Amino acid sequence: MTQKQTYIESWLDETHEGVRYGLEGKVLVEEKSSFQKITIFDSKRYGKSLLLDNCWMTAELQEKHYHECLVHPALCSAEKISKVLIIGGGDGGTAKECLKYKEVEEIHLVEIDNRVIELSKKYLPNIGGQAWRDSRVQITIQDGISWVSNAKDNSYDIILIDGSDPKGPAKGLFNKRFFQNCKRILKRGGVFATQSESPEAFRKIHIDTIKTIRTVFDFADPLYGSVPMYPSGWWSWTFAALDKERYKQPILQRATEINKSCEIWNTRWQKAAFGAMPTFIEKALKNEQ
Ligand code: SPD
Repeated sequence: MTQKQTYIESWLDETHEGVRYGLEGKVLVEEKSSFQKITIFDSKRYGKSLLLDNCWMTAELQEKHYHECLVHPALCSAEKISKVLIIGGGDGGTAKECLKYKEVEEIHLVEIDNRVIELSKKYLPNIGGQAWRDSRVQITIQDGISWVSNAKDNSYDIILIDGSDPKGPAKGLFNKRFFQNCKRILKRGGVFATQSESPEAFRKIHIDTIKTIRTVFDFADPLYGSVPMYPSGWWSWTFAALDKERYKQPILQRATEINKSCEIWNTRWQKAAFGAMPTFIEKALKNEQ
């Protein structure tokens, strides 16, 4: 996987395997933190946006495409949702969606890079919104992998992995040991979810991620949607549970309430999105190609 940043006039591109994914606008901040390069870009089309190591992470007018899909299939279906763990998620968008649920009592947001949080609060305050003010959100600056390996058994109702692509600080968020620890700390009746890359631009990573999660959890399935600013625009999130495919069975009362504030997610959309596995992925998961 190779990524480099290219400036063409006022365009900023994420480049991946011979394709450019670019937006027009201007760079507001570019700095090196202890972990990665962080860029804040003001794009004409999607508003202010965040890049980590030259890869698009989120933007004011795109964040719902990603955060709603990661959060609501999990929180609408878990038996209880009082205790939530978010690994990564330093822009606050995932926590903001979780806070829509009154039953959520505690959110542990574990982000490795304090600068991602500081710059998101300053330049993208609406993405995190209430997350930066609500006392239910406890932020810890720590490596999520060590947090998960040190957490007690059965301690979370929901675990959401909102990291970047599997390189640099996020590499370990895609390995089996990490998923095993997530399973260990997830309560029965709970739901685990992670972003699982693009079936087109990151095909191998996408397939390997689902396969690995399926070796750990008894029930795991990808859901397909679109995040237009990401490579290929075609994206996936993978959900897992211990007792049944509960992530495919939203609790209607919760879903009806939550849907009022959503732009993308609803139960009809979710059913189609879980069903939208392309043939080549289906075959690859059965080792037929
Ligand atoms: N290639 C981009 C993958 C980014 C996934 N995480 C985005 C963070 C949004 N909260």
